[in-house]
Amino acid sequence: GYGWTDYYDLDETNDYLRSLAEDYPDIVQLYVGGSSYEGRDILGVKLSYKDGNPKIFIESGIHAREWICPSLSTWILNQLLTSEDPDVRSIAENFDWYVFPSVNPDGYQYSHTTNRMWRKTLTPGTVCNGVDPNRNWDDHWNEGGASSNECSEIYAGTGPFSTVETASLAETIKELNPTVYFSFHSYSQLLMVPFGHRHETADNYYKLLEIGSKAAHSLSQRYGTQYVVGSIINAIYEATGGSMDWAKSKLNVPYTFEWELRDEGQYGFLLPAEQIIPTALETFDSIITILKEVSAAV
Ligand code: 0X9
Ligand code: ZN
Repeated sequence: GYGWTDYYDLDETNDYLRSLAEDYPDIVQLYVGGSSYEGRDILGVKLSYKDGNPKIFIESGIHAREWICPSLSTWILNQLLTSEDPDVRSIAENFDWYVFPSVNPDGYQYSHTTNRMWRKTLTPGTVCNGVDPNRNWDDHWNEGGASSNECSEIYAGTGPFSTVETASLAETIKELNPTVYFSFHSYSQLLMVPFGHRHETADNYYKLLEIGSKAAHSLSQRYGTQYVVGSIINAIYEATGGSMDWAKSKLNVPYTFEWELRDEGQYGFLLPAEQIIPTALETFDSIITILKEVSAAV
């Protein structure tokens, strides 16, 4: 069955979500967040213990080859449902969680069957296929750190939301109007806040940095894993048309964080499966810290 000592493909991941909805019918519901070029659902779950909680949206696996992300997302769901730790119980029960382990389902499946290093969607082009789904959102689209060349790994697409994955997922996020937006990527050990655009600064930039620094400190306490905290442009590079920038600038989501998970390049995208659980444990420590801060503020 499904677990966290190995990586699993799209069907196995979605079957795990279905099993949660069956095993916890009062708490977990399947939630279709959008659709893909090849007609797959972007499948996720809503996990909720009571009405009226602030919402957390988890966007994971937008880049196909970043396999640690779907595994982390399902690990988090399992913790929220089974942990008896009071800190975990508190965040599990006082937020509504909308968790989408693999928001680029065609690409993820392709990375399992055909090309382990696939990053983009499978949206057809004339010469090369695939749009970078983290360059296709309607915020400063294709203004830097993105490409108009369809063969590029950072191809922005033919226009904002030109590919159905981002367009449909954005509609879902808009309807939900979350208080917290988390995005999971790998690799580089960074905890980032908006923006990836040169001339923009988040309205609550210093608050986000302060929370992010506390979170990175918590993360480091378990195994000593070091994260750099900063805005996208400062911590990594210029990148426009990204999902978190859209969530912050267009939806005004107050609390927005994006992780570049383990490692620093030793294995890179090919992070060994033995590192799934340690990565998940330390990352969850940072999430708990962020959500304690959010709980105190909202
Ligand atoms: O290039 C990216 O999309 C991200 N790095 S990755 O190696 N995972 O591909 C970082 C992008 C920064 N994030 C946003 N612009 N939202
Ligand atoms: Zn990525």
